[in-house]
Amino acid sequence: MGALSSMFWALWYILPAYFANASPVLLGGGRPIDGGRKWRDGNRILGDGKTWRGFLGGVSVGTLVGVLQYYLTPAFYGSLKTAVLLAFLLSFGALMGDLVGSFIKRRLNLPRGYPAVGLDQLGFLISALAFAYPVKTISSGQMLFLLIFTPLVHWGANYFAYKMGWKSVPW
Ligand code: CTP
Ligand code: MG
Ligand code: K
Repeated sequence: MGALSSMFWALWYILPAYFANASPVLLGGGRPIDGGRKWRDGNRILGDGKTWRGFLGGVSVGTLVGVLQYYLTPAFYGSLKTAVLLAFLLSFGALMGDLVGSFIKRRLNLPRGYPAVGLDQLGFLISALAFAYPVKTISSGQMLFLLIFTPLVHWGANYFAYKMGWKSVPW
């Protein structure tokens, strides 16, 4: 595989995780996952930025992206079942990683929405790659590419969401 094609397939592979991570900005709101409860340090367990609607909406959107991807490139997945399972695991993994990130941020006394460089951009990615690993994986070179490229996508997407008025901060 050439370098460009290798990068393309890495992005194609991870696409459900990107959609799952981004869509809660529009779909989220309502009851927070931690139910408003606090940890023993007095801070919220996760905070108001992690809601059930955002989580379930993100997993649904990411999984649907996988269905579309299967019809566009069936050979990449082999079967619809593989594509859907992969997209579900990438999406679920991304949002679980995002929850772990918020849990860590609250333990570090960082308020909701406060940026944590590294954690915000890569936590969801590493978790998505780990959850999806048993079903289908990519090469270590492709993973390295995603580790470098994803922060750029993350910053770009957040800046766009801020400019559109969907987010109050550009990160
Ligand atoms: N969101 C949600 N449910 C989730 C994840 C995100 O409703 N499970 C929504 C929230 O409105 C959140 C926005 O998407 O504010 C952006 O997500 P993110 O940047 O991950 O949350 P933050 O508000 O920055 O909170 P934290 O500091 O906990 O990361
Ligand atoms: Mg944030
Ligand atoms: K986040």
